[in-house]
Amino acid sequence: FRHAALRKAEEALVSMCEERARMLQDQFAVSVNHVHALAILVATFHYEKHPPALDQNTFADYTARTSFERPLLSGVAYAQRVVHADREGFERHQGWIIKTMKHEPSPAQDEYAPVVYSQETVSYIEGLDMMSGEEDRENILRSRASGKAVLTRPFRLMSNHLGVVLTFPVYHADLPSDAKEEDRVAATAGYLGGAFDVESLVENLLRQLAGNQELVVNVYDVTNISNPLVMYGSEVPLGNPSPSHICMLDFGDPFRKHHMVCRNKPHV
Ligand code: WA2
Repeated sequence: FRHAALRKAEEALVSMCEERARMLQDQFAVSVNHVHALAILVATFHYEKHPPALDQNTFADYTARTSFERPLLSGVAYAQRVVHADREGFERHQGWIIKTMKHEPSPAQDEYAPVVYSQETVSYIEGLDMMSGEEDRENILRSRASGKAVLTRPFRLMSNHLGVVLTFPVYHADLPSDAKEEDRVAATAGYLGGAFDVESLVENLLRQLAGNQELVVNVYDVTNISNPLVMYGSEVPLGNPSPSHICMLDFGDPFRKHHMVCRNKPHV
């Protein structure tokens, strides 16, 4: 009897964990797909129309009205690539100067990625050079070299919540899918991305599910398996080896590996 009860508890843990992993992965995937569509929207209406048929008001309105398509993103924005030689002209045209993510006037750099369009929910990144933040900068460089969606490691976003940033490159020309890295970099127009506010939006998602009270859920970035990084949930105290179940997660960036660890909440 004891064995049967244990096995049943174990099966319940496995099925609840799999349900949560599937749900998180699905909501992640639909959000990524919609950001992909926004990158195409910018390419089509900002770069393929002369003069551009997109401005901040249109971008803010469209992204607000379609935010239901991106359930795990706190906001999206478009950062334009500006090389140093074009900085002065860019700033004069915009009527503001490029600032760092610490809100200081940007020192001279080879190139910049100031935010020119933003969803109102992340309006605080407007005018900031997204290359001035280590995680955002790595994402920008990796996305434009590969032409694919990329994710940062988990870090404290400017909202002060733990999350990850998603970045898609936008190119001036239609590049063949086998384009060389240097041709991709040369053709880069900017970066369309958004912040996955994992801390608050995943909390919301899990709260809606039955059995939430009995379960402790953690999500880790295990790209470097010997140094797992917490992406969601609190650190599990050591010396408390209650049974756990691990589900692999695929968030669409083959460079990153993630998994979910579920445990039963200890009874007190
Ligand atoms: N967006 C919102 N909050 C953030 C953040 C970010 N990056 N980085 C830190 N906190 C416009 O990759 C281009 C968005 C970056 C895209």
